[in-house]
Amino acid sequence: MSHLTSLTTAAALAGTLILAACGTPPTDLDLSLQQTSRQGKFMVGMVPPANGPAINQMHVWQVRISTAGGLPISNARVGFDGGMPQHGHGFPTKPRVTREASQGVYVIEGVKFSMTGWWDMRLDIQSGDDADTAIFNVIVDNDGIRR
Ligand SMILES: [Cu+2]
Repeated sequence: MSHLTSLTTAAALAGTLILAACGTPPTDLDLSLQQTSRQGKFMVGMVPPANGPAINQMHVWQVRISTAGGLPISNARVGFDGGMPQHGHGFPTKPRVTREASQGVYVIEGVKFSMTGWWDMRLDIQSGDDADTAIFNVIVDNDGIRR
């Protein structure tokens, strides 16, 4: 083994160890971006940016909210939270729903992933007397989210 090769091997090993220490996402994660909220009150669909997003770059998502029967819901109040479940930290920014772009379509601004790996995105939705939660799992790779 040449000197260079052994250096490369050592670097690769170190990289593997660092990745392992950060935690490998569970293999059975539901990565679906469309789901029924926990108690079945709403249908919720997340729309990621068309490209990427790149790590450490601020970007925008949209979320589509409708009744269980598929009718778009306007004027919902939508709270956002999330982070990396395996690391115990949240987003480096404070993403939030800023406006309703069109009927039942809400804009989430200020999203930024600071690391690769498993992130969750939690939406607390209130519409009239109905309140429910939807949690999405996202795996972020160096070239964007896994689709
Ligand atoms: Cu992390």
